Amino acid sequence: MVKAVIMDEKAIARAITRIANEIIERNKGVGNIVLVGIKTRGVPFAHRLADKIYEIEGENLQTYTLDITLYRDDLKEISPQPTVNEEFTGDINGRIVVLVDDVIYTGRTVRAALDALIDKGRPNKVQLAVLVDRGHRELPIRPDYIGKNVPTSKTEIIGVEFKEVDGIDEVVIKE
Ligand code: 3GP
Ligand code: 5GP
Ligand code: MG
Repeated sequence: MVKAVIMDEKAIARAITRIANEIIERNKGVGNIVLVGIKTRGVPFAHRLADKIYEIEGENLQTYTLDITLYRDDLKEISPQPTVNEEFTGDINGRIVVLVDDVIYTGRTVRAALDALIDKGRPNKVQLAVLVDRGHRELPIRPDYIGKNVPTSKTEIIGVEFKEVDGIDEVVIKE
C-alpha cells in the first residue's frame, strides 16, 4: 500500500541535477570518472546522471552495469551476503568510480559492489551516489551523494520508479 509520494518527477529531476553538479564540483571536472549503475534501477539513474553531466560539461562519461544478487526470500528479507552475478568488464584502473544505486539500506549491496570493483583493478577513488538513503545501515558505508534522506521503519519499503523501467518517475513510501 502506497502511503505517500516522497518525490515526484520534478523532485527527481532536481535531485539528479544537483547530484550531477556535486559530482563535477567535488572531482573538479569529470575527466577521469566512470559511472557504475547497480541493477536494476541504479542503471537508469546512472544514465540520467551521465546525460545531465553531458548537458553541463559536454563530456560523455562511460557508464557500466553491475548485477548484484540479493538472494532474498521476499522483498523485505535480505540475506546477509549479496553477491555479484556476472563478470564486470569495465576498466577501472586509476579511474574515479561513482557507484550508483536507487536505494541504500543495510549497505551490504554496496559492499558486494566494492568487492567486485576491487577485484577488477585499482580505482583511484570510489564514490557512492544514491537517490534515497532509507537508513538502517549495518556496515560503515555512507553515500557521497544523496537525492533524499528518508528515515524509514524496517517494515516500510521505498518504491522507486523510473520512466525507462516503470513508465513513470516517482518515489513512494509503502508498507
Ligand atoms: P531494483 O533492482 O530496481 O533496485 O531487489 C529487487 C527490487 O526490489 C529492487 O529494485 C528494489 O527496488 C526493490 N525493493 C523494494 N524494497 C526492497 C528491500 O527492502 N530490499 C531489496 N533488496 N529490494 C527492495
Ligand atoms: P542494502 O544492500 O543496502 O540493504 O540494500 C540496497 C539494495 O536493495 C539496493 O539495490 C536497493 O535497490 C534495494 N533496496 C533496499 N531497500 C529498498 C527499498 O526500500 N526500496 C527499494 N526500491 N529498494 C530497496
Ligand atoms: Mg537498487
